[in-house]
Amino acid sequence: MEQTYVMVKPDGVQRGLIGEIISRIERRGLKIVALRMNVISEPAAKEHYSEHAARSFFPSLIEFVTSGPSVSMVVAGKDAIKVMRAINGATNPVDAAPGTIRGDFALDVGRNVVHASDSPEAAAREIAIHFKDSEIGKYSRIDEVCLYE
Ligand code: D4T
Repeated sequence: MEQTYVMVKPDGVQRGLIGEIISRIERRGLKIVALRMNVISEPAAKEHYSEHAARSFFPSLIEFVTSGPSVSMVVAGKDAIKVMRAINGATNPVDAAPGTIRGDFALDVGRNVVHASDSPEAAAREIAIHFKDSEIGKYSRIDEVCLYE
């Protein structure tokens, strides 16, 4: 089972989309193994988005992502990284397909509602930024016998 880091960004929280997003994750069959709402600290935000440190949008990205509460999750399942990226849709919501979270709820790349790790390396790095090992639950979903061959 692969794990990925998922965030409902401050715009998603303020727009009342937490339940909608969690519902899409759960109904797909993915398993939420850690979950927290908090205001991400500036150091954690800068570490999370360190690959973008030199980009012009970095200051506004950090200001936005620390501007209010967000919901952080560790999501597990078969090919969870690829499946979560598909559920979220293209980074720029203008390019996101209808049926994806961004394709259904967003218009602007700087207000794209959700985040999910884009590789196994990013997932491991991001999970370690936002969660301790002891905060990640271990359980089986009762429907895993039906979800998986
Ligand atoms: P996140 O990381 O939020 O899931 O987005 P992606 O993984 O899909 O996309 P990304 O790393 O390229 O961008 C990180 C973050 O920066 C914002 N952003 C991005 C922005 O405000 N302006 C821009 O021009 C770009 C490219 C949106 C997502």
